[in-house]
Amino acid sequence: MNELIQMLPKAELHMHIEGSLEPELMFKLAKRNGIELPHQSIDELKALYDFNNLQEFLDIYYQGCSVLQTEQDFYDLAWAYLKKAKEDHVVHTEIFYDPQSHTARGIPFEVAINGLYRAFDDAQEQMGISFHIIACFLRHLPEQDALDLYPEILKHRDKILGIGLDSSEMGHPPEKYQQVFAQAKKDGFKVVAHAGEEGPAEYVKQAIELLQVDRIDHGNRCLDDEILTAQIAHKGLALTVCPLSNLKLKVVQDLVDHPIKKMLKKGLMATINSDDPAYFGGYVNENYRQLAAAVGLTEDEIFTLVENSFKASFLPDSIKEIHLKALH
Ligand code: ES4
Ligand code: ZN
Repeated sequence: MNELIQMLPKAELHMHIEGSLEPELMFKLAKRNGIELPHQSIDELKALYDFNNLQEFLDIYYQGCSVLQTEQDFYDLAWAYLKKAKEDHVVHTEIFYDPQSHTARGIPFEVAINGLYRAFDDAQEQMGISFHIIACFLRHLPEQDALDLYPEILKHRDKILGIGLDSSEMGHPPEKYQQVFAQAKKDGFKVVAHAGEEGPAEYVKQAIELLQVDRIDHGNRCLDDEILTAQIAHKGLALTVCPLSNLKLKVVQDLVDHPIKKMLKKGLMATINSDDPAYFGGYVNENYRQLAAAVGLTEDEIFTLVENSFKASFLPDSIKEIHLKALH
């Protein structure tokens, strides 16, 4: 089974580039930029990677972002992820980044996007990995902050395909972001939102009805609502599921309890993704492997999940077809 997982060319659709910052690179960049980290060693930092919920993780994740200062830092961050993606036979990746977690620290908008874009563009040429970049709004901040940032995103629309919504879910329902999402949709951006990770099925419903999302990030909790689940399946709206993230953030108590089989049985277009691989214990293939071992995925189910990764991508249909044909 692990051989099949390794061998299949796949797409990854839910990966926060800041969440691919490995402790080793974090310390290297801290040193390069003269930044003092609150942890004395890599081991001391890794000891903190024991989360009880999303917020405990986010506090550590935003702290880690502080070492990202220059365009080269963002390039190096992306390049390190791309090497891992290549090893996992990822041939297309749609990555998230959080512009506000950098602009809020005084890093100009251009610095992050230019560094990231240059790395992905180089990798497309040198590694044959295609990509899209999705800029996420931090939902714990007021919508006005997103509206203020939006013109910067528009200015860089040649590099940014879509808009996402991430960070602390509880208490920050999708309805809070209707205005900026409506504008982004009107301007032709793809739109996605994290929903139903910790939040209720109602937030998934809002993401669909009020934000008109093209894909749902996580979406686990939609299963609490049978009618909603059937509607999502009927629409063919994809879920970007992140098994190791679900385990580490206690969305599931044990990987054997993961609802992936239920999702597939209900006809949901589920995909497998790594979310924040440096924090959650593995890149995309490790997510497939541990999930397969825990719930006993069949070869057919693995195949379906990999096919879904292309079907649910924002690639043009003609390119999707090429990837899907290559699987057979
Ligand atoms: C995130 Cl796992 C997760 N959920 C919500 N927001 C995030 N940002 C980075 N990882
Ligand atoms: Zn995520």
